[in-house]
Amino acid sequence: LRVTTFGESHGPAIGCVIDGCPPGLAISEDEFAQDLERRATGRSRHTSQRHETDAVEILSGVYEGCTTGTPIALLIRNTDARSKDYNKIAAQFRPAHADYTYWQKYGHRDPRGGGRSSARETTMRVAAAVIAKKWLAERYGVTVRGHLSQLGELRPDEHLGAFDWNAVEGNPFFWPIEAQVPALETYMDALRKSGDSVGARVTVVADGVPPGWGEPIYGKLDGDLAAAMMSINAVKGVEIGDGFASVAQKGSFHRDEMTRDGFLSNHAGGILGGISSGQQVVCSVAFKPTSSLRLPGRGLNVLGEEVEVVTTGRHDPCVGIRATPICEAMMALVLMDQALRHRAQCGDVGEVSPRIPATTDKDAK
Ligand code: EPS
Repeated sequence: LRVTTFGESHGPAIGCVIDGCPPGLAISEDEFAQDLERRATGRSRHTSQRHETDAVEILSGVYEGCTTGTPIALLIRNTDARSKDYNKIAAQFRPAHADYTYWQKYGHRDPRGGGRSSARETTMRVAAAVIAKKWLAERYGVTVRGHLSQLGELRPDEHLGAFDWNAVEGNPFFWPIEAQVPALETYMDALRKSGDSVGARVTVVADGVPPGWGEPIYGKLDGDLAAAMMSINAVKGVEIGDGFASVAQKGSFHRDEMTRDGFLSNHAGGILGGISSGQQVVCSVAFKPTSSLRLPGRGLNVLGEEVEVVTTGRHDPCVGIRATPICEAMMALVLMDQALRHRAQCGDVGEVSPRIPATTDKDAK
């Protein structure tokens, strides 16, 4: 499966091409709306107030409601781009923004709303993954879901309530403990007023992944997941399972012991040697604080002179708040790709050698 996106945040449209989807999957334009709405700006006062319609047009690869096996092209027209600050933005570099490295690389400025470095680009990843999520669910019963697992310094506090997947869709943060949501609202209100921004962490979990997906060395499932998550704008870190916490663990703790009823823990995040173990696949992703701040900072202009940079406009004080559907999307796209590759080499699930029955794990958080 190959996916690429095109378009700029303030260009006429954004889009993607999904190549390699098998034929015969039923898909309609309406099916994209729900996940696109979950990712969209303007869902709450805590995100950018840009209001895009995000209506998907299917341009190719689908005939009479089903995928044909040819490249699927999806298009969304931008409807709420505003450009009043272009002159100022084009002349300066925001500290910590990609506009500096884009300029060093390409030698020119495209000030159209951050262009490709804008969070707008992630819209098409989510759209592409609507197809992957549906294919994985129908073909293998695999589901992918995520939640915010840290907002700035705030972590889920189980003294306030139990972790609950059902709570995740009921608040604008994708937070799993409903009783803690008011504290997040207060935190974000203060942050927004201060003109600053903050980072966040998203955890994504795939259930139902059979053992055997992923390649042992080149094309490891964890390697592909890390690359996919890192390709999201503003991502600075990726962990599989216990990730960096493994550094301080003893082997006797980290190893996931096995019984006939399944693994007894999941520190590995469902991947051993680059190949899925049959447990939940668990990945968490670190988003940096966004660089477009109302607080003045020292930057350079295109002449190399030092300038004071202040960014106004419709920016996200925490882009991680909207990132749960984006991380789910990248997990689903990688899993679909690995499923197709596994099928090509080893046949379908259960076709190769007897396997130990799949395991049952406690829900990961
Ligand atoms: C973004 C800035 C804002 C956000 C945008 C990402 O857009 P604008 O420059 O038009 O004010 O609204 O996010 C989206 C439009 C989106 O769909 O995610 C940025 O600087 O990255």
